[in-house]
Amino acid sequence: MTNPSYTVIGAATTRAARPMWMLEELGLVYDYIGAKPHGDDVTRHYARGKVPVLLVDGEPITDSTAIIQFLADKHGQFTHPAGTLDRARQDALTHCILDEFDAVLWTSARHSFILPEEHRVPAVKESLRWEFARNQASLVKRMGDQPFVACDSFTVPDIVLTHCLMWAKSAKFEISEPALLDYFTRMKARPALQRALARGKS
Ligand SMILES: N[C@@H](CCC(=O)N[C@@H](CS)C(=O)NCC(=O)O)C(=O)O
Repeated sequence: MTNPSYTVIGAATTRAARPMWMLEELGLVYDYIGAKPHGDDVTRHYARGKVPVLLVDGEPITDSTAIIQFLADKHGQFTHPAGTLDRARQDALTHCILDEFDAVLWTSARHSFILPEEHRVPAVKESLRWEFARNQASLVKRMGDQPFVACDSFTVPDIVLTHCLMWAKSAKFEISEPALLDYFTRMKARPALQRALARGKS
């Protein structure tokens, strides 16, 4: 059976890096359109204008985590099978990272440059930095000695977490937990991530 055609829409400097990384891990061929949010290349597939969008044989799927979980399920790698306890635990980690890392960084971004100026509350950023440090401590405790976030192998939430750590670096949110810094160094060295980032610059 042949694979579907895949097109990632969204600049690799955004959450579009997540599906690009997953496609590279899976060794799949894909097209890449480095569009900015709300550009015509995006809104013709998703009126809300957010990126990334993945076209699967021309059909759009939105939201980076849904996209990478779809790819993992479809190609049977980097995920536990649906309906297993291991999958429920993996999904719990994915949602925890979305709540405690992605949402914190996204709130900071919204109050820095996304929301209309009159709706920004810059003071919230100090509170978010405190939350970010607290959430790292709790995640590190939950991970224990595991080399990956959800289990002893690389799965979907590793992409979400590592991407959030890259985002934290560029937003100047400190990665304060040594174990997380060590994890970050190992994840960044993955050749598939390096290929995705290089593709984004091409
Ligand atoms: N939950 C979505 C969030 C997508 C999102 O907000 N993307 C940002 C770029 S990283 C965007 O398009 N922002 C434009 C906007 O919020 O209008 C995902 O994970 O893909």
